[in-house]
Amino acid sequence: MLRFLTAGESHGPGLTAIIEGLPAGLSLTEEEINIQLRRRQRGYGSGERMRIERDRASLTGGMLNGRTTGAPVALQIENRDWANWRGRNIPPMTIPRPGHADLTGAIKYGYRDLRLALERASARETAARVAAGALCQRLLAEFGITAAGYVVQIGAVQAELDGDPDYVDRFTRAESNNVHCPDPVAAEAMYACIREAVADKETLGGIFEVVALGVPPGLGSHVHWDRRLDARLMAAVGSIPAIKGVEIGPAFENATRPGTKVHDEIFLQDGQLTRHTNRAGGLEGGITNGQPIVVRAAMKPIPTTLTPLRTVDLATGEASTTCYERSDTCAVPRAAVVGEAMVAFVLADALLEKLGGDSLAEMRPRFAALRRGALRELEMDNAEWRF
Ligand code: EPS
Repeated sequence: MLRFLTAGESHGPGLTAIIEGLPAGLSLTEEEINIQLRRRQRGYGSGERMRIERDRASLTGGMLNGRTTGAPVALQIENRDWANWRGRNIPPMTIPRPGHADLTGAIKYGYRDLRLALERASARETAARVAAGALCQRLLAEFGITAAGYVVQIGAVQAELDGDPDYVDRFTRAESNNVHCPDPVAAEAMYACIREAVADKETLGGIFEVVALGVPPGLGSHVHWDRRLDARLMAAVGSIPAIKGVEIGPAFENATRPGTKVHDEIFLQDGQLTRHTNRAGGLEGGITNGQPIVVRAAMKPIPTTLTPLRTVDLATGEASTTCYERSDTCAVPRAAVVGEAMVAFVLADALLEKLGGDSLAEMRPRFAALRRGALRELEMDNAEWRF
């Protein structure tokens, strides 16, 4: 229903995103997108590049009078660093960094210089995703749905979070610091850990969580593999550069427990089917169950390290070590904002799939008519049957 494309290189003129399938009638401004771009940029642990960029989106298609028309929405973000690269003689790059797309990109595409891989593999591209995600967030907001993220771990520093979470409070607390961590004590330790990594000429990974609130039950489907919403969320979040693991709810911890200590028991309260726990992370059978959707992602440490790693110079065939120009020390705070965008995209797509409609006006009554897990909506035949 909804799709988006991005184009652009890290040190080229800029990034482009085209989002197709948004309904007509959605109001949005460049400033709403820019707020999200600024949130991404301020992540602590970034390198010198982030001091150069001031990401801002220009809407260049699909909007008239401040509202979507149903046509593809196009937007552009300038790379300010382009001014420093334009017309410059760029030295050859023949020594691949372990963990980066340098070598795999060259093997696949036959590049004769490794920069051709890094230019597009660079996480610079995620600025365009955040802009596209901001449009999806605007659509979700029309239906009272939000997707927000926060960092729960950087290196070995883990946030201590309450068992019974007030997510809105978590989101607010995470916004108050530049590591996007809702636990203020852990946030301080995360700053220290990043500073230590800089001193040690190291890089760091970590874990972030994205939580979607207000999502109605019934999005996604159990009937086919590529309609399962948990699979779609995992693929979308797993597509963010450097993400190597994604789980729904505490999935890996659930795997260590017996079934009776995992599954969220069902209760009836004032005619409404309800749960007291959410270890399923809001999804059962690939379908949303009305609980908060919790997606957790593990990011590997940045592969550009000031401490050299052993590799091979592809020009000479000699054993070599990696070279360093500049890089981030830790991109987990930035990735949490990208995670929000990817989750918002998948949920907006699933919502459109459920509701259909070419305009917001068509979607609204359909949203209001959705089943919400009240017992009276679920009439049972209560009779035997046969295949
Ligand atoms: C990146 C390397 C750094 C990051 C970049 C991702 O850029 P540069 O090579 O210009 O120093 O700053 O991230 C961004 C530019 C961004 O906007 O997030 C990489 O190799 O992935």
